[in-house]
Amino acid sequence: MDEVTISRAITESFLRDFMEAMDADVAIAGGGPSGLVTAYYLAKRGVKTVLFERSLRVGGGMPGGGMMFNRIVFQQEGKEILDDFGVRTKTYQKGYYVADALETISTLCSAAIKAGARIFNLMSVEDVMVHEDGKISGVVLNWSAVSLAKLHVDPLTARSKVVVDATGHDSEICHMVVKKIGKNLRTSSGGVVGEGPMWAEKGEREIVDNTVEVYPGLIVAGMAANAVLGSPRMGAIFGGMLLSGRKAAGLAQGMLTGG
Ligand code: 48F
Repeated sequence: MDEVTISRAITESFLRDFMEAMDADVAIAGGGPSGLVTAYYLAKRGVKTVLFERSLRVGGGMPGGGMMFNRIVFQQEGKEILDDFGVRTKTYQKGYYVADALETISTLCSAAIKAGARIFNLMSVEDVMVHEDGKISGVVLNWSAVSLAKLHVDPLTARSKVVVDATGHDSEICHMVVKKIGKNLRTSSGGVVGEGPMWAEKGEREIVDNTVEVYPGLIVAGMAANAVLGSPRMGAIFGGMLLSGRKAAGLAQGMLTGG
């Protein structure tokens, strides 16, 4: 085995994919459960989809389960999506289904990639692109290690017709939009309203309604949807994340086809 051939194989294969990713239909920021589910449903429908995840690993808050007990809970509607993915669940009591957090997240990730989504870990979305029409037209990218090391390195960009903010509690993309463009989000205040305290029932109920095009070209999904629109957090119940990801994929597809 030749070391340089190994190195060239990695570099060439990665760069080919990265070059392709620079012009996508949909760019997703965040590879937690909502972002991965969005990526899966879009890619499965033939939409050119790319996802950027800041961390070394995908999964966001899912692998940690509840307080590091790596089990997660789903309600009936969430379980039905898990069934689609082939993730096994155990009934705890009527309406409460338990899944292994690692089986769930690895299955979602695998399914998204196999469906054709391109996923790049260790890359952060640090800004959005906006041109004369005022619409979000792509994302600004840098290696996560650059900001960790506080290095002054200029970013690269990826153009996309739709951007999805699936960055979780921090709702980073929406914050960037407010900081750069002002309080123009489609929320009660025009800004990021901020998530409410824990209320599982309400948080799960509202997350799908909160999954909207919150600014031209920008959809908010998952926990970010509740944080931006002002609904409660819900803890280690994850059905809403999957339902929100599925809705975000449908919205994005509608925006691409002008529907
Ligand atoms: O936090 P996260 O899992 O978001 P989610 O998909 O799911 C929320 C649940 O995990 C949990 C919950 C359930 O009750 O409330 O919190 O809405 O995943 C968000 C991912 O986005 C990445 C971050 O590393 C995490 O993996 N991320 C955050 N900011 C950026 C980013 C960024 N600027 N660029 C790229 N990735």
